Amino acid sequence: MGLLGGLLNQFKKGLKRTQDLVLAPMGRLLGLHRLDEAQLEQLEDLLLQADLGVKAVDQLMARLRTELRSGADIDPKQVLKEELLRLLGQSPARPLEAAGTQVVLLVGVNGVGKTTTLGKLAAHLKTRGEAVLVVAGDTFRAAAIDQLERWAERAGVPVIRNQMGGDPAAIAYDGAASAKAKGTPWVLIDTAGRLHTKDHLMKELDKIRRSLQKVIPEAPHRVLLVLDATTGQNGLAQAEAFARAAGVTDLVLTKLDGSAKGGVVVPILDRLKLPIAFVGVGEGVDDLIPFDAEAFVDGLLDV
Ligand SMILES: Nc1nc2c(ncn2[C@@H]2O[C@H](COP(=O)(O)OP(=O)(O)OP(=O)(O)O)[C@@H](O)[C@H]2O)c(=O)[nH]1
Ligand SMILES: [Mg+2]
Repeated sequence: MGLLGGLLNQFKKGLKRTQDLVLAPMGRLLGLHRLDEAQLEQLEDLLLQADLGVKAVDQLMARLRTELRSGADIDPKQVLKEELLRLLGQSPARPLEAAGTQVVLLVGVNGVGKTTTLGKLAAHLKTRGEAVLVVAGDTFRAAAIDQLERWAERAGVPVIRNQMGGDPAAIAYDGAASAKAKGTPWVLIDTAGRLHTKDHLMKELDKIRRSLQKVIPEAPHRVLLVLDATTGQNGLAQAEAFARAAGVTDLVLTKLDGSAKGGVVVPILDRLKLPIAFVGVGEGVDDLIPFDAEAFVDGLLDV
């Protein structure tokens, strides 16, 4: 199986709930070469339920209607595929590539999957043969440090931690300094969940950033905003505000497997204008996949 074939299967796994609970009736519609108004409306409803967002769905339906008016037979699946790829092509993902010591900060609201994503990412980079240092920057909860240590152990990478209640900026500084001294290519920093409206907690992220920059002026090289796909479009305004406040460079969309709103990828990319670097499709170590627009669209339309 080629790389894209493997990715397609992983996206299919991630989109299974969206398929089963929402998009299943779409299969019949996509196989038709002519659609009447009732069928068009049914298709529109399904796409909206899958959380593709009004703007994208309007564009998709407009294109389908134009094609139908031409009088010739159409291939609805192909039309949707082309339009979706055009919509998703605006923010292409930038793969993680080692260059000196790269510092990656994971941020987001509570419980979205930051620590889990960090664990999967550490394992992924380690499997690539690249050394990783994990920093336990969530010092609020003892359980958070233990959880991170379990992931690091599984990945076979070292963790740097301080006492619970310690200063996350201090531990981030130590992590960056240690990685720089040893030439470790990756520093992954976990942070406590926070709301973008909590001023003192957003200032804490600024402080982490300033500490890192004392060691490596360009750090953090990536700030990954972790978003929970089960929230769907409801979380978009919050995500946008968070992204702006925290200098986010890339998005990670977790729990796609647990969401019936997998189409939310489309309005997320459109609204936030940031690339989705990774998608989480389960709780296992291999359940983090690099986002690929083509595999995503094929997975979505594979009904
Ligand atoms: N099904 C599924 N579950 C996930 C995924 N990513 C994370 N989870 C689960 O979501 C729950 C929360 O994950 P954490 O990684 O602890 O989330 P967090 O953002 O670090 O949480 P806080 O540190 O409390 O803010 C855990 O039960 C994870 O196993 C995913 O892609 N799919
Ligand atoms: Mg956590």
